[in-house]
Amino acid sequence: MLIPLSYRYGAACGRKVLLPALLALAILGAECAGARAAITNSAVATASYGATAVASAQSTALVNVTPGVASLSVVKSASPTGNVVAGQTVTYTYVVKNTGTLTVTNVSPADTHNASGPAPAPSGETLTNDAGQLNDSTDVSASDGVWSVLAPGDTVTFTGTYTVLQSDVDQLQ
Ligand SMILES: [Ca+2]
Ligand SMILES: [Ca+2]
Repeated sequence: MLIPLSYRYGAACGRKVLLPALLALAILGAECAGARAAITNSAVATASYGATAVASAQSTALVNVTPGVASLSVVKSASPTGNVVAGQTVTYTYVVKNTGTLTVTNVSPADTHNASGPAPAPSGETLTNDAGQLNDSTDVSASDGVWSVLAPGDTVTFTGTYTVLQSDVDQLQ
């Protein structure tokens, strides 16, 4: 299951939370490029005429920066996927990728299901693809269900488990 999520940042910076139907992924405190849309670079030229310093007027060049996009995708899978019985443990995997052009923070999948027990709590977060610049995605606390900083193109994978209950078998016929 692939759920593309996207926010485009304008001039205003702030906290945004995305809440899709099946999974909630939070982008909290995402960096915002919209407030600084251009690189301003100025130069002067200097020289000497004998003992006299000579300087040009300042000249400035502006380079516009493409507005950043903060977006994520998540792919969820289960193992096993069929013929489970009461007492059996299902392992879910959540592969979350930063598909935007901004670095996002506090990446966390939230899980819901229709079984009778509590939904899995994804944790065990591990960086599974470090694209582009290396070591630009970091995690402050291991296996707490939140990946701290995820750079563009990078992927973090979470896992969660659910033990099938007898009531699930009874109700989900
Ligand atoms: Ca990277
Ligand atoms: Ca963590």
